[in-house]
Amino acid sequence: LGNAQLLQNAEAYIRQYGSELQIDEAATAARIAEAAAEIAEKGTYTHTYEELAYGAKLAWRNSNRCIGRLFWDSLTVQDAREARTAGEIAEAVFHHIEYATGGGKILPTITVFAPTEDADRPNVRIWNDQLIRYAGYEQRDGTVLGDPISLQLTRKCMELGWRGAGTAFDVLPLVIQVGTKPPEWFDIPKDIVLEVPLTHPDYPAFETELQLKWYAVPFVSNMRLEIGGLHYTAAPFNGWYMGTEIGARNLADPFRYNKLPAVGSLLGLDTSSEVTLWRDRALVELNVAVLHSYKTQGVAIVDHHTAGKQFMLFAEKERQQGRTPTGRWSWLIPPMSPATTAIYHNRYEDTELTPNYFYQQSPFD
Ligand code: HEM
Ligand code: NRG
Repeated sequence: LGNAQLLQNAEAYIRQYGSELQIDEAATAARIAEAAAEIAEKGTYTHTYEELAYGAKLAWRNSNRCIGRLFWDSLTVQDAREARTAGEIAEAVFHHIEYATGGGKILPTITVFAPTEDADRPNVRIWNDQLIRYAGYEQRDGTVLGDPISLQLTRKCMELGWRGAGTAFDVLPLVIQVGTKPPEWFDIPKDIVLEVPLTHPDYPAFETELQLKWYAVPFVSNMRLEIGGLHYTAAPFNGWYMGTEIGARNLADPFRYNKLPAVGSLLGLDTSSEVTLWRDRALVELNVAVLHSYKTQGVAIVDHHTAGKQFMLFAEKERQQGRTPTGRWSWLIPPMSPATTAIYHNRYEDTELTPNYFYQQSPFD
């Protein structure tokens, strides 16, 4: 895309920024002229910290698949645009992990690295899809040890020389690529990775027999943040978990940890026939265990009923501001008991606005 297109996108964003933050017309016009001059001279422009921070918040507000958007205006934005080497980038990422984890009092946070004008020629890429993820190893009998979602990245890490301990919960290293240089990997210091062993309030054997755990914080690190025509290809962000992400998907999906049969048998359910609804009963108890464990261990988490109410409040507040709340219904409804939430009984326009977080091509494969 040429300079004209970039300027058009820059101008549209600077106008939205100015109008939402009630900046006077003259200052906005001057800022557009300044961006235009920078684009004419260098083919790109530079966001002020305030433009960057508000853009990251708007991108969250515009994330149609996210149920957690009530808190969009409270995002903490760490500016790491000056980080150049893989080592400097890893340092900023470690700081993000520690700060945002908050010892369990999770703070929604994003760290933004250097942008590019051409999304296909990134300056910085983080290979991990989340900063903290468990490795997945294909075993001789064809089954997977650990998280099958990580099979590809785990293979790449091993090609780069990394070796895991060989448990079902090995935290993968951080893999960072700068420009066209080869990627570098960094072990994430153990003391900044908060994890939650799963216990069940009514079944002590749940903890001892199943020995399940999950990490405290989901840090999404593979999406491209687009603001005013600039592409931030490395901009890891986090909030806290909704319980069902772990209990109804990560640990339950047949192609992930596939734990419903083990939970069912622990509970002594009759798994010989579908009509006993043993899967549903196992699912509920697994999700009870997730919420109970995070709560009792002081790690922030939200249940899907509360999250559904918070989303309805977000949509209402958007309408009060004269905006139409956008959303993708199929993602907003939770993966268990969806019709018990009000979201299920409403419709949302799935319009993609910018700023936003977009999928981008995987840097490997
Ligand atoms: C998706 C909850 C914070 C951006 C989701 C999903 C849930 C969720 C349940 C669906 C995930 C899935 O089905 O895999 C929450 C909660 C938050 C939070 C409870 C607590 C504060 C954030 C923040 C951002 C964000 C801070 C960005 C700044 C997104 C995006 C998606 C998403 C871009 C779509 C991800 C994809 O397509 O894979 N969120 N979220 N969320 N959220 Fe949030
Ligand atoms: N389902 C994924 C995480 C996706 C994003 N979810 C959030 N985002 N809660 C999983 O690991 O289960 N967030 O920024 O809080």
